[in-house]
Amino acid sequence: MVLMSQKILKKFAKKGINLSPGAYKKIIGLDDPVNFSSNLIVKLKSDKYKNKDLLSIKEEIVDDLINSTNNMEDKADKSENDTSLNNKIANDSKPTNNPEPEEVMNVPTTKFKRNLEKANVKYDFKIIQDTSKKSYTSGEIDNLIAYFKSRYEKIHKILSKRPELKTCQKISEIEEGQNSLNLILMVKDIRTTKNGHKLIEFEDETGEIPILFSNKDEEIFKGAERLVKDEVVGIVAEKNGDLAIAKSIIHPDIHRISQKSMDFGIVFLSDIHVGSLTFLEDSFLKFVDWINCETGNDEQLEIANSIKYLIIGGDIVDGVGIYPNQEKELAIKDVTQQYDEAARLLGNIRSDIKIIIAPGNHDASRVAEPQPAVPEKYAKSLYELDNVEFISNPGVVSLEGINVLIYHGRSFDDMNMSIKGFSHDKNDIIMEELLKKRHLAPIYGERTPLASELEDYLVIDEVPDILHTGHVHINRYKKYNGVHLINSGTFQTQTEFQKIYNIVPTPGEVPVLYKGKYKLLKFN
Ligand code: D5M
Ligand code: FE
Ligand code: ZN
Repeated sequence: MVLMSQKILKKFAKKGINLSPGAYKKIIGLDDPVNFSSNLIVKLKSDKYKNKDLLSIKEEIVDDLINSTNNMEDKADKSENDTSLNNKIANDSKPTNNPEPEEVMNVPTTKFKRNLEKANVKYDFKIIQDTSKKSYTSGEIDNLIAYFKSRYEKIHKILSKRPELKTCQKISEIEEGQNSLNLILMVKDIRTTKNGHKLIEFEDETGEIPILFSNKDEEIFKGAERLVKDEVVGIVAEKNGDLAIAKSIIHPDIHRISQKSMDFGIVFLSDIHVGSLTFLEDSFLKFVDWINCETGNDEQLEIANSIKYLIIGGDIVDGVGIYPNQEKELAIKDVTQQYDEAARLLGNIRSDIKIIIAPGNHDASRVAEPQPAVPEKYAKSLYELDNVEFISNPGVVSLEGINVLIYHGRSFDDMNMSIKGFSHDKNDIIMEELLKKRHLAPIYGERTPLASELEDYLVIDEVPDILHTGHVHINRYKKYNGVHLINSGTFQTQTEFQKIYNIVPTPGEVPVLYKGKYKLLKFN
């Protein structure tokens, strides 16, 4: 009982809510006080209550929820939020009363095996960058200007430290008759001339300038083929009359980083797609048995035993309404129930492994990047797990001093379209290119919806120790200047969409960093 009351009080305290003694007594006297508390917290956070109401929750509010839950059970037409609340209470306390047989099938029947107790492990875990709270956009044109200005200035700051660009000018400062140009520019437009050269229109905040990248200069031409719209680069050029001819391209790039020692393991997952008919539950259960140290050879068990963190880089669930006719490919058609199922699966993982979850384009977050963390409103059962942390996409965490930049990878679709020779298959090369460009989604306004924030959070300000991506469902690994580039693959077999695009996934393959070394474990 003491443990139970502590658990309940902590639940409320974590969300900045205080209970009055009357409200507390009422809750603790209920049949299932923990579940009721979760429902109450969701209700308080998403309903009519203001912050000042949360300072001391009165008995009447508790009564309100009990009454409204009872009333709701009788009502046929329910709002989205009330439905999930009602379902949860109906499913947990009165499973036989659920009026929708189809939904009953999808409701998990087993509770978490392991994730019941708090682990007695010390973590040095920090969230370094989370845009969930900071992210703001009104969608106005002023924002778009501020957004591009922020991008330009952030990358300008990195580039201006480069010796080749120490003397850089603004476009408006170029004097007549000046021969050598040294500029930091944003790509505005890329064209191929009738002779096959690249003519690129650049801009800064003072003006615009076209620069020619000749196909007679193999190196510069190859460099131009890798430039994409809206990226910021340094350009050294020669000017003869009106025509500027590029001599070199300077990317902001990253310096080589030193290797930090690592005596623990990290597992990288993404694109689990729980709820899809093509989700490989059997493979996932094998993975869970391994991470729980229940299966594997000596080396595999040693690795499992070392695991302290598990990162999920988006597409935890398949979601609902993500693409036309998706419902035909869904085993669970309600997003809350998909997260319930994800919580059931993840809840079976040892509680001494910290699980970090960022959203992807299939999750119930806003689609524009940066995406705020998966909201509690839909993923309440995941939020109930003690060992789960939520973060935005992109987001940066520090795990025992190892910095991990997590990005789902939606921009890979645009990079593949824009750069010759790039494909989903070669996503390690794309990750390297993004680090060189110091931006996670350089191309604006194509397939990757970007929110025009006042600050561009997709600029890679700090060089991470690990870049973790997903989205393409193809596992890849590369080390670039000391940074581990990891794409974590998937737990979904090839979808109809992927068949059309000839994308061959690598399901059930799980990358691990163990003592600083990359390992790939297969559960298929
Ligand atoms: O993405 C699953 C796979 O499908 C991944 O390999 C990328 C590819 N994909 C998804 N959307 C697009 C678009 N719009 N163009 C090209 N390729 C795409 P998932 O996010 O899991 O649906
Ligand atoms: Fe995916
Ligand atoms: Zn995705």
